[in-house]
Amino acid sequence: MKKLIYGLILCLSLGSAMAQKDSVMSCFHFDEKDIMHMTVPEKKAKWFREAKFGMFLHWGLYSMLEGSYKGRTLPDTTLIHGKSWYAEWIQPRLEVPMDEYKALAKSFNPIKYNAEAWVREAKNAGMRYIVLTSKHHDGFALWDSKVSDFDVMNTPYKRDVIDELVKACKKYGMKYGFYYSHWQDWSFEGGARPHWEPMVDDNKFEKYWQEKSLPQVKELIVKYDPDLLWFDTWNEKCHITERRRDELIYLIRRNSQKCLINGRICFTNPGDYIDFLEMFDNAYPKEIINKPWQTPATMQHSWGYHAKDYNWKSADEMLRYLVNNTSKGGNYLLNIGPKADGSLPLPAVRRLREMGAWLMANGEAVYGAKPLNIKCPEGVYITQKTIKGKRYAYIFLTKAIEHLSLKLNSKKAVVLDTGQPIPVETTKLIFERGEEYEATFTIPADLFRDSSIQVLKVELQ
Ligand code: JFZ
Repeated sequence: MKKLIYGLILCLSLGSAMAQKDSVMSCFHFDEKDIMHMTVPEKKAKWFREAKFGMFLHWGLYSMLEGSYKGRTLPDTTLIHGKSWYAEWIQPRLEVPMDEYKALAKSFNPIKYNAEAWVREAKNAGMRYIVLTSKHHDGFALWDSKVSDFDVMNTPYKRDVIDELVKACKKYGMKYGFYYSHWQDWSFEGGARPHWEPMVDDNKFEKYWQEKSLPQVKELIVKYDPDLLWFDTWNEKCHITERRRDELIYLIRRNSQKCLINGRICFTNPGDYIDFLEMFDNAYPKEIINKPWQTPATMQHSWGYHAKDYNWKSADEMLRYLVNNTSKGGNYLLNIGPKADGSLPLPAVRRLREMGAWLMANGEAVYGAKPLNIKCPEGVYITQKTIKGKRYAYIFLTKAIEHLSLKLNSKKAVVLDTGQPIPVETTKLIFERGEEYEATFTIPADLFRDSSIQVLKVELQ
């Protein structure tokens, strides 16, 4: 329920857009041409709508601690802020002294890091874009940053991790973007502190904003030309005012024609100039949303690598989230927490490959497919597509069902994976207000011998 209300707030604040334009103009003196470019034009943003499935990567110094520190493991309820699985939050939650945490950089040496291997894994999984944490709340930059010494060049590894990933993405035709913690920065004076601490003085925050946050974002855009930037805020008590939000957006628009911006740039007030909405973590809407959107999601509880987080979701469960989102017009950004040595955890890789195998056979029903606004029973999802002038519906069955009736007009249905014909009968219902069709599919029980999701490809009349 809470999630729903937040979703609503999000949509409402998008609506108040026009009112904000004036204040933005007076702040930055945009001219007409600038305003026209305040969101990425539809044509350049189309890839995101069609992509459906992306890889999120949380990787940084925290990966070295693997969710544990000095005999304690997250979540640890004996510490006042220890109650969280999020391994990337280990520094404040398990009370690691900042100096000690920063010193981890002296031994960060991911000798197994192979950017091309990561990209190939994403590609085989059926993912169409990658989002890597360029700097998380701890403030550590994974690229060669001229703005801050707290970066990968001051580690024994001394290699620009992001540059290598970008090159690999370009080689394999993978879209790429970066998570950048623009608000929280625990290692830089003036950067926002964990939300349970008092807010830092706004003048100090402004200094951080001008001296680190904005310059690093600019660096990321100018150096690596990302397809999207992923910002992160989540509560009201936040230094990201409308002015700062728009200042950051303007900086990005001035330097890139294509870079998409997510709604969490200012969660409670994203305004009119963002390109897509970001749901709550692991939140899957039940209604169609027209603005482009995605759900960031975990395979376990934690985002960063946590060696003792055994809460793995199954590939089937994750595919259900993917098809739910596809049927509601959104994307699924699924996270991996690579190990500190640069390798990907095996349980994650196995799940990626299982999902990739399913998508190899059923991707037609997912990529570029649009929502179809008809009522479906629990566990059934639907999308649509036009191929060579013919309209098709794709029905995702996530559990056994003998007879399925939907408000469709169809004479022909097959199992997408195998081509097996599925009996369908359409009846015409006549009402005062007009006529309606109802198609009833008879689904063989043995279709569910393997538990994965079955897709029916349905020709529409
Ligand atoms: C944030 C980060 O703090 C976290 O480490 C991770 O990067 C995740 C993707 O984003 O966590 C959040 C952000 C927002 C909410 C919850 C966790 N929220 O709005 O409920």
